[in-house]
Amino acid sequence: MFANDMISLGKLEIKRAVEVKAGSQTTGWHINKYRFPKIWSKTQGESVKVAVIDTAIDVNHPDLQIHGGYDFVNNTGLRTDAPLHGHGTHVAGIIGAKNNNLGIVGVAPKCKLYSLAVLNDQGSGSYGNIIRALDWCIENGMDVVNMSLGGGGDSKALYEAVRRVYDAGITMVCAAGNSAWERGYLDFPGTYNETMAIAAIKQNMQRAEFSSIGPNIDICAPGYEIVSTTPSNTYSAYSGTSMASPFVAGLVALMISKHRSLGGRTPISGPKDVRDHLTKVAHDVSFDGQDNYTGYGLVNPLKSLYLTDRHKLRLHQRKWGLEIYAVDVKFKEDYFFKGRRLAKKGQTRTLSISGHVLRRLMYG
Ligand SMILES: [Ca+2]
Ligand SMILES: [Ca+2]
Repeated sequence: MFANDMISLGKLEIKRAVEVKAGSQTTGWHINKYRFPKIWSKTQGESVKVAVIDTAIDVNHPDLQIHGGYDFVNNTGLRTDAPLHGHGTHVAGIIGAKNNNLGIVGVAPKCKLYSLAVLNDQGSGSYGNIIRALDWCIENGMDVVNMSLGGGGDSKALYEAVRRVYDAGITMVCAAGNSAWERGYLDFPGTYNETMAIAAIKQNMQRAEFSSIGPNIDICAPGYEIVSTTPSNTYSAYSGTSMASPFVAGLVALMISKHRSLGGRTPISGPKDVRDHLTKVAHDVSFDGQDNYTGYGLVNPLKSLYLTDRHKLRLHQRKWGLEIYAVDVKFKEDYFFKGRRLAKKGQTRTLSISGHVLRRLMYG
């Protein structure tokens, strides 16, 4: 248990150095499990600003591009020397390591990463540092905030800062914590309703044993044996809900990028919509419905990116109590069904789709 105003990193169950092949990029199981190349053909998180509130990121790691930040531990600008603690650098790589011929790749390889150091090289800090970092996120127009950290005590000042960020339309993603059964509640600020709390799963899609249990878990994501960037041009495998949270933060960056590419006309216009969408498309596991182990279920990256431009839809007719919408679809190639060509390349056809299916596409 931490002192009331202290934050710390959840203890990591496994941590080991990993050699990566020179001149080639490897993709971790958390990337291979989902259809990221298909998603990346649509968006790689372009221009979305993601703040990593953590230990300092190694800004000189060749697989990362850091666009700015601040060191709230030493009260200087962006920290530029290699930090002794690898946590923040690892988290940053999971979100947005570059898609190149080097090392590993992040979930949103073209998002803009910002390093907000609130934890020292031993991995501890204060709520005061987090609060200042959260206000920095508002002042500097961040879109997503990742907090793979937490404290055991509630704080009015911390809650008020979280509320300010939420009201500014910024999505906050937090680690649920690695306390397993030790406590019946989650760490702060992950337990607040204004943040998302992410539990960890392993390669077999089962909950990792260390993942904290509590009523405010939203969804679960890969957080076991995740290979990512660590300081001084190294790579390491870490396990923890600290690794599950940045997976979701990267996914949120992809969602926001897609939303913007559709002129801001999809249903996700703020943190509440982002969370509703992610929880609705999650694949329910363990106990029926939302539960204290896995929240609403397994993260579903592909479905999370099914975001439709509302303006391209029009109510076509009502039939047998169903709403039928018309959607104009432009075909990228000839489309055949049972040997018959239904559409030519470049042709626009109007398809009918029921409101039920549409809502599944838009909200899952
Ligand atoms: Ca890379
Ligand atoms: Ca469930």
